[in-house]
Amino acid sequence: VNNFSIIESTLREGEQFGNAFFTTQDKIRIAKALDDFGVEYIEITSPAASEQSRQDCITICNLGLKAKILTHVRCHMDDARIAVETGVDGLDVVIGTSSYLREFSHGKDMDYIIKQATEVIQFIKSKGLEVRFSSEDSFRSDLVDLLNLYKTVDRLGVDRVGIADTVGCANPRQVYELVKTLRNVVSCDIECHFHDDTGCAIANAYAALEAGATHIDTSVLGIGERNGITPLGGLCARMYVADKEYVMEKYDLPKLREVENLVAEIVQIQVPFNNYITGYCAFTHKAGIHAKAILNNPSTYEILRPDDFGMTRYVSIGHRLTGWNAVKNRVQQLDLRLSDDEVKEVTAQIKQLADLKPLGIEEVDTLLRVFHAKINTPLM
Ligand code: HCA
Ligand code: CU
Repeated sequence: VNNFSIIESTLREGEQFGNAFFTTQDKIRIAKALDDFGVEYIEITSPAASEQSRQDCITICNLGLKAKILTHVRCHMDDARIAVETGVDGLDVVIGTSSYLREFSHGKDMDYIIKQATEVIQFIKSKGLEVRFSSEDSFRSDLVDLLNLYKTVDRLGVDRVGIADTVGCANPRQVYELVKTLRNVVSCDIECHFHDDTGCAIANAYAALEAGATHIDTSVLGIGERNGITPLGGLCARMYVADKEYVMEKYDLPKLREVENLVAEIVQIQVPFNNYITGYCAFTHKAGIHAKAILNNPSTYEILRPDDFGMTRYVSIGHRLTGWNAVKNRVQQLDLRLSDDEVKEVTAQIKQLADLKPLGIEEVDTLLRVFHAKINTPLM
């Protein structure tokens, strides 16, 4: 799995997040931050959504970013006509194919969908733009219908077909099987989009790539409709473990935290405590056994190297699970001189106090200094 591109959809799917309201300035800042980070594509809201959306789309296209700019439109000539005039590099076209959406949303049958898709795709291609065709709610669509549709649009020369788990119902094995099947049916690239309703969005993205998908949709912190989609940071963590060099070369990983803080501030949320890579305890080690090993060799309990993401490791020692090796490390950092037996003694004191309540690092440091001073004061 060492050849994939990110289609970053914070400015499209992310705008569908409950809390999101992006001003033009917000969109510019987010687009630039994503471009600095190094995503290959930035997907933005359809210019058909509103007049401001249309103007913002043009503004972002004019920023001269390295990333390709895509907009996301319904499979409809009215939308496509507006979109091709904005200066985007390509269009992500989508239509609902599941029986649910066909019946309760747009009410169209498969023949109609194919006819419509053909017209829209040919139109976009005639403008020399990149085109992706995707079926909303792919996992609840009829497989034969779906494959027929993809085969047709592949023949029409789309750059990519897309699979979307719109409702977040898919699991990694289903994803692997569907993408594998699709891989044998089309010759174009395959993009995948996963909602996270059941916590599978990153795993599904990974399974898709293993099965031959080439493009994954993400958003910063996963924001999107309902509880969102595959998060940019989480996907980077997963792919870093799969192929570190490739991921580090493509993306400026230490910029991740900046992008996340920016988006969190704009949509007024906190970065979750357990967030991939940047969560406040993502590199905190606590139990004595972990702390000892990590101080000897960080790889023992760290699959992600904090330095590679501009993060720092923290070994927590002010609690009842602490061990003397970790305390010894802190003693050395503070440049205090204690024998191992003395460190063991002061560790026992820390544990005793911490049985009542955890100590902050300042409290631990004071305790160590006082202990050290006492030992080094000659008796009268
Ligand atoms: C939505 C559309 C979409 C589109 C995904 C795609 C989805 O329901 O808002 O273009 O591949 O989840 O189906 O985000
Ligand atoms: Cu979506």
